[in-house]
Amino acid sequence: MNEMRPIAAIAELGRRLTRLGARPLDALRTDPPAEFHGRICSGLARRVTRRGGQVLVLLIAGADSSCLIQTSAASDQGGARADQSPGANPSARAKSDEAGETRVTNSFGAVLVRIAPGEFLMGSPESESGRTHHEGPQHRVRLTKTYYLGETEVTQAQWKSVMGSDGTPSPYAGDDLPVSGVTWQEAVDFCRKLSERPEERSAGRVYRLPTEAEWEFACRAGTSTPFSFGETIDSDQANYDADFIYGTGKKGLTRQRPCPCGSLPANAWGLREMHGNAWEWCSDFYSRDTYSARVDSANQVQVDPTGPPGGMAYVVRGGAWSSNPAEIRSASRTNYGPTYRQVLVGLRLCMDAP
Ligand SMILES: [Ca+2]
Repeated sequence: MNEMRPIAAIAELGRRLTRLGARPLDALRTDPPAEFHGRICSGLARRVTRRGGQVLVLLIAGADSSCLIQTSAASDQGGARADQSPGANPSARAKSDEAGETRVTNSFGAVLVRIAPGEFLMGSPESESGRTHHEGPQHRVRLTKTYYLGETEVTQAQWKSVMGSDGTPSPYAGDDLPVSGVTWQEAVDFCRKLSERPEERSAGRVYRLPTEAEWEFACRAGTSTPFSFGETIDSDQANYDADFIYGTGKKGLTRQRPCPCGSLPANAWGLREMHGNAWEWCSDFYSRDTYSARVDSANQVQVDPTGPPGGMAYVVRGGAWSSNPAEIRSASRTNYGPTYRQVLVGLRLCMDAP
């Protein structure tokens, strides 16, 4: 696994920003004008943008993919360099924890990652290789509520635990493999049954499928590149048909089957296998005109969009183990009817903040 390793230069940058009055992630991401530009390379992401004299910096470091976003109200003090190791800024971490647990482990051991409110550019630019028409036009989306998303896809063991004798229809058996071959309705039923468990009810945890916007926001994890890992992707980062190359990428290992959930590197926000392994059901009805309708009707920031009011199919996202790399891009989308049992499609839990 590619672990993120602290780099001393980023830590020093973090300390200097703190001395300038930097604020942690939550304060920043509830303030919509934030825009991030940059790229991820070698397991380290650092993103800096300037807006009206404000310097916004995203620092990501640490083997657990912990991340810290800080902003300085002062002007850039001139190329500070340095690294932020996990926990190296206790004040920022403490403020984040005040707003809710950053990771929640539920009654069957599934880990869900806290996703703070924020704003992003949804869809892909016309220049993006492999892009299809229904990924545009790009439009700004603002998510105003904190939610939690599964660190991984739902495993077969978790599915069996909740659905009981229904077993798993997955074509490849393995407790730690993603459940797949489940219909949209079964995925919704899984969320409902899990929410009804006494231990989940008492904890106030109500599960559902993510909206398409919630899924893409979390998949991008602050990036605007085709993949959360950058301009291309390889088989060390995702499970897909790596006989195909995206951009300047390279051929790699084509596994031809799902890999264990959580076995591949996390994106900047701690989520794994968003790209590839198994497609993931979303709650939205699908329309190829979803995005153009948003722009035509308002041409303004879309707040907590939930998709068309009706339709014949539902959105699935992220691609699967047999997908070519273009299909596992952050903006890639396809759809299936609610009763269709596609062996490549599973799900990832979403939960509103308790
Ligand atoms: Ca996936």
